[in-house]
Amino acid sequence: MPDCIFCKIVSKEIPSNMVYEDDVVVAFKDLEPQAPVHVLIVPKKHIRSLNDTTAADKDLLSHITIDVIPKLAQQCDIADSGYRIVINTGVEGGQTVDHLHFHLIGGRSMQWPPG
Ligand code: IU
Repeated sequence: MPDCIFCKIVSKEIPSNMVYEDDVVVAFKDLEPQAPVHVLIVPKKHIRSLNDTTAADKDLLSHITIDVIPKLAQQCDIADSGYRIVINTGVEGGQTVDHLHFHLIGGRSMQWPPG
């Protein structure tokens, strides 16, 4: 998607602090971290939001949740202490970048309810 900033990060047209990459996913440190660990997990395929996923994305979504997130949590040393996964979706959900991404946030105690 030509005007998508995360597509440009995926293609390395725009630099990022990348901590993980495989065939279908990249993960990089959030530019405005909200916790000591704040990593964004981004499918290489442009999907606008969770609302735009289809049955064709089942393998991708399970790969992210089953393989990538636990591995990154271990890598960032927050697996045992705990962490939060956030998928902001749509305007009222707080989504500001229209390319599906998972926030992996940890390294401090989380509050509930979120703001
Ligand atoms: P959101 O869920 O769409 O609001 O999350 C977008 C995140 O992307 C947000 O935490 C930004 O700080 C982050 N981000 C980034 O890390 N690098 C960028 O170039 C841009 C946004 I634009």
